[in-house]
Amino acid sequence: MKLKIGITCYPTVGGSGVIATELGKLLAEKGHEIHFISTSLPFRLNKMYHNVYYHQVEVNSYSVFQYPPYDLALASKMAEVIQRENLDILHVHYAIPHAVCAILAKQMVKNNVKIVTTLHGTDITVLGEDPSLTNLIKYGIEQSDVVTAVSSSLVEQTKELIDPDKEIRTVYNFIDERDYHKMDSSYLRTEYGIEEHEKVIIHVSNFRTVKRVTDVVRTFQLTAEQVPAKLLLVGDGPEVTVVLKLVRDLGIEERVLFLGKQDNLAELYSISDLILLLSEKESFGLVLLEAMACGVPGIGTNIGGIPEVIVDGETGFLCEVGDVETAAAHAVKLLRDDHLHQHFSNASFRRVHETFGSAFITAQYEAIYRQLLVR
Ligand code: GMT
Repeated sequence: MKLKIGITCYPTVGGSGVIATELGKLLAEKGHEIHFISTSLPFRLNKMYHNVYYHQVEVNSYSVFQYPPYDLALASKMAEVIQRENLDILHVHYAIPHAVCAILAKQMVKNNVKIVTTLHGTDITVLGEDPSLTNLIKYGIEQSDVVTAVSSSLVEQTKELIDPDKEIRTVYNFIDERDYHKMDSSYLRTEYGIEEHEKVIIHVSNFRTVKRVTDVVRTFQLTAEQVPAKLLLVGDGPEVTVVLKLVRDLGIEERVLFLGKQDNLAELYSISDLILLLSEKESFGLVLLEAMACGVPGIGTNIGGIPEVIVDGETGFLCEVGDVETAAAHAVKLLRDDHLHQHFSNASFRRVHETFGSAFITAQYEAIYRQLLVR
């Protein structure tokens, strides 16, 4: 049976927006009718689909309001779309504000649409610690029909911080294998001035403090003392100036390339030998999965959902937060031994396809929707 599914996410760059959009595209390919309800066209929606619709939420600034009322504008657009399109499911990403807006919208139109909420981490780990919001997050979770989280670690963390009276199911993130696979982009090595004997280490993030990009730079510096290498820093955010200064202070400007925000990440992963994600908070670490799909093993911190993505000693290595010496020792070990590297690269690729394949994960979401509708 074809379903009518509304999807709300923050459409700008970010793992949750990527997952929401990719899921919408894959569900559309399976014949469902998809209605994105967001402030701008999700950035990954880069292709035409006859059964994908976009409903723009317009947030106006009125002189009577001190702040533009995003949540109310969204709830009111959701209510309009639920009613007009007769949605079966409204799948929202983030408990606050999106689940709370969906609940309000459903009440406004007295409709039986089912609300599915996916937790991505940022709202729980960051906002869950703000006691003034805890009850609102709890409400958003408890009033949703089904709640999923992107890792088992996030399920546990949500229980500890919010203690909702609701089951939360783990549904892992996924990648679209058609976009993320190893490709020949060796021309980029020449264009970036990477010499033949040099290894390439990559880090991709939004450069927020939780990502600890300075640890990435320090790990790289220690590694590059033993293995000739270049570091590709991809993304932009509040910490960029701090990272730039550290790179200058360490005198490694020649070996660190700041690439800013980039779209065709598979091409960059395809010239990389190793990905570093040394965050202090990370509910999943989607970039690890993207890199692994291109055969790039990762070194990550032993926190949040990262250990569910990297199998320590098989598809990469784990280290404690801030332990740049151990991270560098692992990096040197992997980059010096081609045989070991190939072994880890193959294992990474296999793990993505066996555990985080798009068909497998999309089917899990579809099963959740269908279970709700037969109840
Ligand atoms: O990493 C970020 O800061 C962006 C954030 C988001 O909300 O888009 O990412 C979160 O969701 C991603 C997709 O589920 C996860 O892969 C990231 O680990 C998670 N970020 C954090 O938990 C810090």
